[in-house]
Amino acid sequence: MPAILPGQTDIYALTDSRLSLGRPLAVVAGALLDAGVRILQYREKKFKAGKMLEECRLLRRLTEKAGACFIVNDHIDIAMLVGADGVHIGQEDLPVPEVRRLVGPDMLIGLSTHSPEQAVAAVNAGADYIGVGPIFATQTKEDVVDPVGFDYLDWVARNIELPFVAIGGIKAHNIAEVARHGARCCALVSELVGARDIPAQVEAVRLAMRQGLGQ
Ligand code: 3NM
Repeated sequence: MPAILPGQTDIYALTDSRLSLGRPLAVVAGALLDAGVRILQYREKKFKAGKMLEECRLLRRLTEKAGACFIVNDHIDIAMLVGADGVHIGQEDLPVPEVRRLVGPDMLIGLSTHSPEQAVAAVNAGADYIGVGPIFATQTKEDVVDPVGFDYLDWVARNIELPFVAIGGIKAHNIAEVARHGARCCALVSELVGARDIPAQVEAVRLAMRQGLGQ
């Protein structure tokens, strides 16, 4: 298991080739990891399985070298084949107990949630951490639900023991507020992989998050 897990205080970066300004995955992931990102999720919606497997093998190597946690979005088979630390699934995917049967006791299972009912169900189903979002409007995810704002985040922070990760429209300029609402771990896509200067952006985001946490 990597030293850091989703839910612990950190930023959580997700890949997205459409937003990466044409840079190869190895360059983007390398920049994120060199800048100190320690939780990385591979998220590609439109690629063929063979390409995803190849890219996840690459990310597994890079994250292993960096001592970072590596999560694969949606594709349980690929997560298992590359020895990822975790798999992240959505409400429409296989039920968590069935995913657990496939991946075994050690692989982390993250589940996206958008309401208190879904959060409680995730806990009861045995998820290891939950995504909480979208906090703000986002164009990154297709068929995304309406922003849940801070109401749902506040509720999770008060009522749910499971580690949670805030996501959706989080940027350097608003992450401090998200942290002040109880999110110790924040996931970002466009703000990080879409930055021209990824190391500078990681630093700006981290600084703002620390301010929000009062550190
Ligand atoms: N999941 P950005 S929102 C992948 O609410 C994802 O579960 C969400 O992208 C959820 O940081 C989202 O560019 C996209 O807004 C987040």
